[in-house]
Amino acid sequence: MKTKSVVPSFLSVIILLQLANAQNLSVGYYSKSCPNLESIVEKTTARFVSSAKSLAPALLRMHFHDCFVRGCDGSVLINTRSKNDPAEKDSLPNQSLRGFKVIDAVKSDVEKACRNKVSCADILALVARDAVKLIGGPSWPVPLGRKDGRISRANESLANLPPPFFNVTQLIASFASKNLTAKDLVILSGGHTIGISHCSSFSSRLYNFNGQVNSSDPSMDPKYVAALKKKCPPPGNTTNIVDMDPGSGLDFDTNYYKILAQRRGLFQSDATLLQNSVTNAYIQQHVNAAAESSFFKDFADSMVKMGKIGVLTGPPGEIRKICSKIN
Ligand code: HEM
Ligand SMILES: *[C@@H]1O[C@H](CO)[C@@H](O)[C@H](O)[C@H]1NC(C)=O
Ligand SMILES: *[C@@H]1O[C@H](CO)[C@@H](O)[C@H](O)[C@H]1NC(C)=O
Ligand SMILES: *[C@@H]1O[C@H](CO)[C@@H](O)[C@H](O)[C@H]1NC(C)=O
Ligand SMILES: *[C@@H]1O[C@H](CO)[C@@H](O)[C@H](O)[C@H]1NC(C)=O
Ligand SMILES: *[C@@H]1O[C@H](CO)[C@@H](O)[C@H](O)[C@H]1NC(C)=O
Ligand SMILES: *[C@@H]1O[C@H](CO)[C@@H](O)[C@H](O)[C@H]1NC(C)=O
Ligand SMILES: CC(=O)N[C@H]1CO[C@H](CO)[C@@H](O)[C@@H]1O
Repeated sequence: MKTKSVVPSFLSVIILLQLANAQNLSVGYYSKSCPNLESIVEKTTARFVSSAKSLAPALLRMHFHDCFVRGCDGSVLINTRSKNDPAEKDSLPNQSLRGFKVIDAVKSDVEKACRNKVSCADILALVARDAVKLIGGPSWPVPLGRKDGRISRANESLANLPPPFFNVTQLIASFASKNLTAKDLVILSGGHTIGISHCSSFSSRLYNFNGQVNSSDPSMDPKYVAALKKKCPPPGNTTNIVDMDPGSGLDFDTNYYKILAQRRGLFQSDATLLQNSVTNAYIQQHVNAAAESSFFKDFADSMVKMGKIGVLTGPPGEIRKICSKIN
C-alpha cells in the first residue's frame, strides 16, 4: 500500500520540478560558463549604437517581435530556408526590422570568448536592454537561460503580432494571450518614445479614413494630420519615414505619453490607449518628465516579464552556432 502510493507521488514531484524548471531563468545563469558575457555584449552593442543611434530602437523592437512569436526563442533571427516555408523575418510585420548585423557581431564576439555556451535568444534580450540604456533609458538585470528554437514561420508573425490598427480591446486581448496585462501594454507601448515608422504603417489615418474620401482619423489632432500629410504624400508612400516621437525620437523619455495626451499618437494602437481607464490613467500620470523614474522602473519590470514569454529552457531548444541558422 505505502510503496504504491509513494512511487507515483515521487514521480509527480519530479515532473512538477521539471515543469517549474522549464519556466526558470536566472540572472547569473552564465556566471561560470561565460563570466564576461554581459561586458562583451555591451561593448559590441555600444560600438554599433554609438555610430548609429537609430539602431537602438530597432534592436528593442526585434526583441519584442521575437518574444511575441513562439516565445523569446530567437526565432525572429532565423533566415528562410525554402521559399514555400518562409521564416518570420520574411513576414509583413518584419520587413521593417533592422539591426540583424548587430546580433551577428555580438554573437561572434561572444563565441570567441565562450564557444557554444550562450543562446541567441539570450543575446537578443541583453542587446535590447543595452540598446535602451545606451540612449538614455533604464537598465535592468536580465534573467537568462533561454534556449534557441528550431522553428520560424512567417504566418505566425501575422497571427501573433498586434497590427497598428488594433483598438485597445484587441490590444489587451493580444497582450493577455502572452500573460501581459493592460498595464504592461501601456508601459511597453512606451517603447514608441524612440524610433521611426514608415508612412505605410499609419497613412490610412491620414487619407480616406474608413473608406471615406479625403477624411482623416478624427481621434488625431488635425494640425498633426496636416503635418504628417506633408511628410507622407498619397498614395501610400512606402519609402518615407517619420519619427514616432518627433524631436525626441532618439531619447528614451516620457514624451510618448505627453504626445498621446495631445492626441498625437502615431498609430491607432497608440491613440486608442486613451480609451481604456487603466491605460488612460497611466498616460495621465506620466505626461510630465518628472514621472520619468516611475516609467523607467515600470518599463524595466515589464521588459523582464516580456522576456519570459514562452521561453525554452531545454530540448528541443538548442544553443545556435549562428543566429540566422538552426544547427
Ligand atoms: C502594442 C502593440 C504594438 C504595435 C501595434 C506596434 C507597431 C509598430 C509599428 C507599426 C512600428 C513601425 C514599423 C515601421 O513602419 O517601420 C513600430 C515601431 C517600433 N516599435 Fe512597436 N508596436 C507595438 C508594441 C511595441 C512594443 C511592446 C515595443 C517594445 C517594447 C515596441 C517597440 C517599437 C520600436 C522601438 C519601434 C521603432 C523601430 C525602429 O525605429 O526601427 N513596439 N511598432
Ligand atoms: C530557479 O533558479 C534559481 C537560481 O538558479 C534557483 O534558486 C531556483 O531554485 C530555481 N527555481 C526553480 C523552480 O527551479
Ligand atoms: C503556417 O505555415 C505552415 C507551413 O509553413 C503551415 O503548416 C501552417 O498550417 C500555417 N498556419 C497557418 C495558421 O496558416
Ligand atoms: C474593437 O474592435 C473589435 C473588433 O473589430 C470590436 O468588436 C470592438 O467593439 C472594438 N472595441 C472598441 C472599444 O472600439
Ligand atoms: C481631396 O483632397 C484633394 C487635396 O486637398 C483635392 O484635390 C480633391 O479635390 C479632394 N477630393 C474630394 C473628392 O473632395
Ligand atoms: C515617396 O515620396 C518621396 C518624396 O516625399 C519620393 O522621393 C519617393 O520617391 C516616394 N516613394 C514612393 C515609393 O512613392
Ligand atoms: C502563461 O502562463 C500560463 C500559466 O503560468 C502558462 O501555462 C503559459 O505557458 C503562459 N503563456 C505564455 C505565452 O508564456
Ligand atoms: C520579404 C522581406 O522584405 N523580408 C525582409 C525582412 O527583413 C530583413 C531584414 O531587414 C530583410 O533582409 C528581408 O529581406
